[in-house]
Amino acid sequence: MKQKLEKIRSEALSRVAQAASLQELEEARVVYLGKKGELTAILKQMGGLSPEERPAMGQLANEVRTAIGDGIAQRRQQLEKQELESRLSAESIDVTLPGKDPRIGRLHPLKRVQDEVSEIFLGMGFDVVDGPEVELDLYNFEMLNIPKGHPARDTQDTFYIDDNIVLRTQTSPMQVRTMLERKPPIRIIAPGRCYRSDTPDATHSPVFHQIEGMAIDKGITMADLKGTLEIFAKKLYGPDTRVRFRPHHFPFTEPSAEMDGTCFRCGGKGCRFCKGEGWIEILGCGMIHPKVLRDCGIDPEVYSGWAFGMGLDRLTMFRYDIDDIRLLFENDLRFLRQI
Ligand code: 2NM
Repeated sequence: MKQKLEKIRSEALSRVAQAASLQELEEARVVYLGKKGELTAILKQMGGLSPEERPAMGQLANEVRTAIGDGIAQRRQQLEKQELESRLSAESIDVTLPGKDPRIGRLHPLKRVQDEVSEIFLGMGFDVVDGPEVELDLYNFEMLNIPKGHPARDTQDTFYIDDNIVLRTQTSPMQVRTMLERKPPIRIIAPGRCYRSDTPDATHSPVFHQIEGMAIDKGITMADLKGTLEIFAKKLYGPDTRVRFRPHHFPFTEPSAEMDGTCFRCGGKGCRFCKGEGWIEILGCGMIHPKVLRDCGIDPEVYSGWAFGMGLDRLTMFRYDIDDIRLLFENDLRFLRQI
């Protein structure tokens, strides 16, 4: 038995020393120390020994088990270190390689201009409202003092869903909805997408964008309109911008005007951009027609208000020097990435 134990010890230790991987080492452990292993088999035979032999054999068997266990632990440490080192060298990263540029998105130029305009009005105490692009004819036309038979309602210009429903041709139905829902004082802007049945070319698109706004309270006058819109123009185009108001006509405002700003290219001297005028049209505006106020549940004897409407597409084209409106709607990334 003593010889057997010595043989197991030397065989086990040499096999452990030769184990080339953690898996081989584990296999060796099972063969020698496992429940069905060689050492266990010997220990089971101890019962057959004489009482004089047993202590010495027991001690030897323990020594052998400890020696094999220590050998395995030592070899495991070596193998783990080796495996770590070979993994580290296989997976090493060359930190001097140039990084990969992450492709991050950006806001569409229209959205950026819309946000810029919204911020200016938010700073003056206006709320932003949003609403449906598919609108009642009632809100898009009728309640804005654009009665049946008015040329703007022609099916040539307006997309009709059915007799009573249209794709909104302006965002003013949001003003109507707001007047119906809230009590003055009201200060809102309504940015959003609008539709008109236009044939696309460099300056026309059946889909376009607007920001409209209004302020209603007791004692609101044309002076409030002019002061607010002048401040807006200076914030948008720079502090040296001057504005002028020309008389105009809209069915939903009386009086009505168009506001021009001094050309942001030449400052008013006249250039190719403003066609020698020195002025560029910015928006339409006016005092909300008393009939519109009354139809929307606001007493025109008590309250008055002003409103404006502005195209965002043209403004965006000025801002980024874009010469064809269709570029804003084609979603060609080669174009959009340049902005
Ligand atoms: C414009 C020009 C002038 C306008 C009027 C209203 C309402 F609903 F309050 F009457 N909303 N928007 C308005 C006034 C729009 O667009 C060129």
